[in-house]
Amino acid sequence: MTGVPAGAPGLLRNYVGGEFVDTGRTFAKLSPVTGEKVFEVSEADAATVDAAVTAARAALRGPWGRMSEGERAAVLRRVADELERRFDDLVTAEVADTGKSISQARTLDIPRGAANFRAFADIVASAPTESFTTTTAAGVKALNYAVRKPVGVVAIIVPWNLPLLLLTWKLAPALACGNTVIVKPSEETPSSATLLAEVFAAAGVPEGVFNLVHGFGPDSAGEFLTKHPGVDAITFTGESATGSAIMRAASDGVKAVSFELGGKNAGLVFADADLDAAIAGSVRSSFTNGGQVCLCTERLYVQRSIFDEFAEKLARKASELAFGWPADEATVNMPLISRNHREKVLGYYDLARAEGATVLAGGGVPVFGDARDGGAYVQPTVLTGLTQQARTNREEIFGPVVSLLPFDTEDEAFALANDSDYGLAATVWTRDVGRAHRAGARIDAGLVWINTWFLRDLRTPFGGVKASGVGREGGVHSLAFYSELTNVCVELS
Ligand code: NAD
Ligand code: 6OD
Repeated sequence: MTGVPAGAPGLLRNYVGGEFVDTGRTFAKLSPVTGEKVFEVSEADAATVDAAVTAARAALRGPWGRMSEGERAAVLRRVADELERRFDDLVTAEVADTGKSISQARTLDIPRGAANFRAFADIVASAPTESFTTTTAAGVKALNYAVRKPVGVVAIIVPWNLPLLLLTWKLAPALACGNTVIVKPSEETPSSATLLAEVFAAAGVPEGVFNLVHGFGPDSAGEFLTKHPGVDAITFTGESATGSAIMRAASDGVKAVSFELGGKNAGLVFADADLDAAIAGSVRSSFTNGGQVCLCTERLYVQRSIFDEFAEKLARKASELAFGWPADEATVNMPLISRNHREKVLGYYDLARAEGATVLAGGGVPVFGDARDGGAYVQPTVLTGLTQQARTNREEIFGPVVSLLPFDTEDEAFALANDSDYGLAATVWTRDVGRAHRAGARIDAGLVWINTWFLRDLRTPFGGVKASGVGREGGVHSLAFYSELTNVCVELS
């Protein structure tokens, strides 16, 4: 039981205009669990990206572009059905690429893929349209109404942490609005996106509507795509620094961008909270998916009167989280995505010590005595004793690590949470209803959770402030990004 699928396909290919395409140049995808090669992946060159853009442009003029919103919604539901039919294959692919536990892939990653298609089918089919009747000063009457149209060819560039979930969260609304797409998954997670090409073909989606290019960022498929003049809009999830690079590339064609970027999310635990719920919730919010969720809590501010008890209990829970093979149902911890990423995270473990941290749990690499020692595992880590200004408390680490700091007053807690270059999400643990609402009003973040974490309704706005993003997606906010509105003004008199 290694989590690596038996009989995995040898070569993952690009998908352009309804055909799988091998460019002849490949890169290796390594298992984060063992370090062994899992797949060869065909890297798209500039010509392949160009062919994908051409296919996407042509498909806009084909049957896809002429469908009504209701007809497109029906196609999206067929995609969801087909995705559910390929459920086990997608679970296997996601586990092979990321090393995440099979139970998480089964309960979160893959079901959410199907849910994204169903939700945006409903959202687009029921989207309100605007209309106004107008009377000018001269008494002329007119009817104004807005017609929703696709933006055109949309590039979707996504990271490796929740590959299918984050891809479909953008893909479903982009298609619901009638766009055609070129998807670039992370070089670390090429598999589920490749299976998605088969899903689209089986669901009868016209060729050229969904195109897929594999590769890296700079001087590879990512950059070729963002600089391509035939791309009308770019939707991106990933690091803030990559967002800056993409924004520069997008400025040339004045392309629309939507960015979901990094975070350094705060958790606030007040003394009036249900302590057991706050501890269990903070374990989830800091260590889910190996801490590799943009919404994970890396800074945890705890009211001083309960600080020691909370820290001791959280550290105990963190060190009890089960390491196992991905295929074991009980496994919680997963490896980091790669040895490279592990070097970065271990660098922060060292930095934290150098900055004066006390390591209450973890702080190193687990030893298994089996093939997992070739993988990219680290221990879930709980730190105390760092200052607010420590780099460990300011820079995104994106691993299973949380730093605890004490506070005294509500004002101080909100100020500490806001003292960050990032502003994606915050989680507040309190029984005081007034405080809960004040937190929502005063914390500078795109999302504020009260007594919960990562509870997501797909109709709600999602995105970050400051370096955590540009724009909002979710519900009608996705429709706003993935469509253009033409106002039609008809004189009535
Ligand atoms: P990354 O920015 O390194 O890569 C993301 C994607 O961009 C990959 O497909 C990559 O190949 C591509 N890319 C890289 N450089 C590029 C360039 N110059 N031009 C075009 N494409 C380029 O991010 P990652 O390491 O894959 O993911 C982790 C990061 O993603 C973390 O910072 C995390 O916070 C962030 N993230 C944010 C959200 C959110 O919703 N805000 C969600 C998930 C992850
Ligand atoms: O739940 C979502 O829709 C979403 N975009 C989650 C992002 C998680 C980041 O790692």
